Amino acid sequence: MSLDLFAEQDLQQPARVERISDQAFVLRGFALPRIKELLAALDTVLLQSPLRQMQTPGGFTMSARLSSCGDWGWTTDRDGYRYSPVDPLNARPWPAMPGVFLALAEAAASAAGFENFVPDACLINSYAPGAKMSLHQDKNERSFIAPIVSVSLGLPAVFQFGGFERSDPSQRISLFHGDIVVWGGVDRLRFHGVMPIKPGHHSLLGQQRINITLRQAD
Ligand code: MD3
Ligand code: FE
Repeated sequence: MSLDLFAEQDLQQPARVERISDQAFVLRGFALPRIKELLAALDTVLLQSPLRQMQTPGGFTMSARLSSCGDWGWTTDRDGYRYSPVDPLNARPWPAMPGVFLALAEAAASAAGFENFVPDACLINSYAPGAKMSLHQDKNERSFIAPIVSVSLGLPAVFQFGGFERSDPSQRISLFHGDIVVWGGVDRLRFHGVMPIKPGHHSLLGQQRINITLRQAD
């Protein structure tokens, strides 16, 4: 009973906003009020386009498993990185972007000062313990005017927030279930990555971290 009340209270806390750079923000707990809807929608998406490991052009296998939804999905194979309107696994269009993804992305972007964000692509990354994402820039999108919104779910992660050259020093920032990161404008092309996920168990997602990133690809 007291545990339930405590959880209920948590959902009603306003999100805490942490500014990590000029136009980059962590909105702590921002996704929590709609987390049940979000996870249900995610399940529906992943039934249609399952998570899969992908190859990089250099011949490595990514440690995170990926999928997408929306008009455009991101894929990589030996031929290169690109956005595609079709899931290469089943030769069908990617699943539709759920309304709750759009609503959360618009609200989070707006809370960070980016009005009228309408993403047309959503990448879904699933990390088992030990999986990571090396430092990279997100630059496959046609334009860098729109921000990117990312939602962290399940096990915590330490992300690296770097500079504009791979060798620039990076800040390390912990991200927890329900946190949203928004970055755009002058910070849009910063290098970033995810340190290897530590083993653990999350009550809703088990031994995994899922990150969804909402973008305007086209
Ligand atoms: C923005 N995903 O899918 S998102 C990706 O947690 C990707 O799965 C990561 O990078 C993930 O392309 C990170 C959150 C994030 C972290 C660091 C950043 C966004 C950032 C640094 C600079 C700008
Ligand atoms: Fe990225």
